Amino acid sequence: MLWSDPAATFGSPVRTCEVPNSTYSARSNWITHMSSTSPLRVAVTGAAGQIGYSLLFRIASGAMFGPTQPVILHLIEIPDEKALRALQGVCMELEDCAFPLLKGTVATSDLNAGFQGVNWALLVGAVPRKAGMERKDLLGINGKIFTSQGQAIAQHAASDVRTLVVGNPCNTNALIALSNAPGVPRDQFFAMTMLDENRAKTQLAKKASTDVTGVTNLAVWGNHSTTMFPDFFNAKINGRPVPDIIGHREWLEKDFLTTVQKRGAAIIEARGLSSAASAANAVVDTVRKLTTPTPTGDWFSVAVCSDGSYGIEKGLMFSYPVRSDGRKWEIVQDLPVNPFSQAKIAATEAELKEEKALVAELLPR
Ligand code: NAX
Repeated sequence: MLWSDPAATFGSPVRTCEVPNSTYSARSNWITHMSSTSPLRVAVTGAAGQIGYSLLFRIASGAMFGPTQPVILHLIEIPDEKALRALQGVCMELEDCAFPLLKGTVATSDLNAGFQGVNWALLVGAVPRKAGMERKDLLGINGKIFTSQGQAIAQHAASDVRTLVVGNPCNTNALIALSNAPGVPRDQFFAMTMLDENRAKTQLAKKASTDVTGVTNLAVWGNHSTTMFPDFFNAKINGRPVPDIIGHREWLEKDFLTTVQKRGAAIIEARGLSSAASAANAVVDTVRKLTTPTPTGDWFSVAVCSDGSYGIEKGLMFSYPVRSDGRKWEIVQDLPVNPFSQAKIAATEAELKEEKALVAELLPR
C-alpha cells in the first residue's frame, strides 16, 4: 500500500501491508506529503465492521480533527481471516479516496502495534449480543477484550491518549478498559452517548416543528441502554425550556423517552442491521465536542468517570452534561433535577452498579 505505515501488520506473524510493485518507501512517501502539523495517530478497533466503514472515511476526510490536521489511522481487527481480508479491502478504499490529510495506515490484529503511539483510541469493536445470551455473558466476553485493550493502551499509546468506547455495553466496557490501564488518567476515558443525544434533539425539533440546530442543552444521563434519561427539562428550544415550547407533558414523559430509548431497536427492525452511519457520526461529534470549546451556556453528553457529581456513585462511567474548553472538560454542575428526573437517573445508575458488580473481577484499580 503506497502510503502505509511501514509498521502495518495483518495478524501474526507480522505482515506488511503493501501493494506489489510499489517503488516507494512508504515512510518517505508520507514525509513528502507531510504538512507542517504532525499527524495525529488514531486507533479504531472493529475497523472492518459497519461503524468502522463509515467512521474511517469521516476521520480521514478531516471531519473529526478539522481540515488542516493530518492523521495516521491504526486499524485494529480480530485475528480472523475473513475480518482481516475485509480490513484489507477497507485499506484499499481508503487509498482510493486519496485523502490529502491521511498520512498513513497501520492495519493489524496485534494490539501492541495497533495502539503504538496513538493519541486517540476509538474502541468500536465488540462481540454482539446473540440470541439466548444473558447480559452477564456479554459483559464477560467483552470484558476480556477491554481488559487487554486497556493494558495495551497503557503500555503503548501516547501519554495524551484519549479513549472513547463505543462497543457495547459501552459504559461498563470503558470502566473495564480504564481499570486495566494503569498510569492513564481516568479523565482520558469516555463512553459514547452522543447518538442518544442526537436522536433526542431530532425528536424534539420535529415535535416543535423547528430546526434541529435550535435544540440545545440536551443532556443524556447514565447508561447507553434503554434506561438512559434524555433530560428534556433542562433542554432548550431556541433558548426556551423544552416544556414551555412542547406543552404536551405526557408526550415528553412517555413517547419521547421511549422513542429515544428504543431507537436502536427500531433501526434494526427497519434496516435489518444496527445503526452504523449515525453511530459513526456520533463518534465524530463526540471527539469534536471534546476537542473544541463548547458554545457558552451549552453542554453535550458523554459518559465520564463519575467524581460523585449529582450524588452518582464515584467511579461509574456515567453520562453527564459536560462542557469543554477544547482541552479540558468538566461536568456541568447545579442543574435542577426534579423528582421525575431523579427517579430516572437513579434507575440508570442502579443498572450501571449492577453491571459493575457483574465484572468486579475485571476491575483491578
Ligand atoms: P459489526 O459487527 O459490524 O463490527 C464489529 C467489528 O468489530 C467486526 O469487524 C469484528 O470483527 C470486530 N471486533 C470484534 N471484537 C474485536 C476485538 N476484540 N478487537 C478488534 N475488533 C474486534 O458491529 P458495528 O455495527 O460496527 O458495532 C460495533 C459496536 O458498536 C457494537 O458493540 C454495537 O453494539 C456498538 N454500538 C454502540 C453505539 C453507542 O451509541 N455507544 C451505537 C451503535 C452500536 O450499536
